[in-house]
Amino acid sequence: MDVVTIGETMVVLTPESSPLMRYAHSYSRKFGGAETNVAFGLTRLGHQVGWISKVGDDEFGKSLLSFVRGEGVDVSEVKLEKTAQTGLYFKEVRSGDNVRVQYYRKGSAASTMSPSDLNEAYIAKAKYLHITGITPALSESCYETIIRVIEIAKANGLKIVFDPNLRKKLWSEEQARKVLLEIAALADIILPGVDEGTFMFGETDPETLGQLFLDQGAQVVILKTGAKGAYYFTKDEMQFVPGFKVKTVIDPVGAGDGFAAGVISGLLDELPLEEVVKRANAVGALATQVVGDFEGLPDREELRQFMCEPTGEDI
Ligand code: KDG
Repeated sequence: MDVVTIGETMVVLTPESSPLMRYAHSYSRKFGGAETNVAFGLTRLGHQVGWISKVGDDEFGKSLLSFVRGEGVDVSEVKLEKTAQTGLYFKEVRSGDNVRVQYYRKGSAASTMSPSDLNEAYIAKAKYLHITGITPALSESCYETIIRVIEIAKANGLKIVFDPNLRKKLWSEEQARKVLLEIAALADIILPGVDEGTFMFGETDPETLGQLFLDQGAQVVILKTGAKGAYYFTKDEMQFVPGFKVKTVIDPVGAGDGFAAGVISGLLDELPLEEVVKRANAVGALATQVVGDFEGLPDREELRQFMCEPTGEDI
């Protein structure tokens, strides 16, 4: 297995008849969760991924599980929870830069995950562990699970990729800052947005932020500036890699997860860091071109065409 990821995936309901929930009578049912968005991005690019989670032992949980399995992700470590329901969220997309979400996930099945749910032998098979700052925000036991999965990854030589994915609706700013800084200090590769770096360190300058993350122990920091592109920092190098232009952003949700999938894919393919970030920018841009949290994520051919690389070249 190349990558193992852990976190909550929910049913997503999007108003159909009006972009606003208050006027909507019909909703489309999709799925969304940062970690499975990344997993789908990776399987579409040909990588082997396992997802650790819990879903409710209910209709939503069962359809979610078959969907994730259908996208080629290993779900053998996903448990069906009888005592709690599958999480749910509503997403209003008013325009490409105006999206509102409403969560119904408190006490969800995934929020009951605990360290005893982790199978060390399974995690040890992967090269990378992907985690986000959403999971520790779900409950105290989820926070403990993330700390434990990090310990397991370190003990078994996996590289830890951490996307802070700050979700202010899920916890207090004080708690979020403390935990995100704690996890960032344990990760090898960190993928914050500049706004998240600013939230964590109170600094706005990208170079200073990159250095602060490196000083905490990261080997690679990739600092995102949205559509403009991203900086990468290592102890020896710093560079800005411009993003790809898209005419219109249709749905921005999941762009960061596409970016993370592009980074991990590039690292698995052992590309130079500049190419890793270029691929990440491209996957992130493509994720914004289709309604849904992951539906726009490309396969290799779509990615090659978007990046305008010659046919036959291994990208
Ligand atoms: O990054 C996109 C995710 O935010 C979305 O798919 C839903 O995981 C989700 C969340 O917690 O908001």
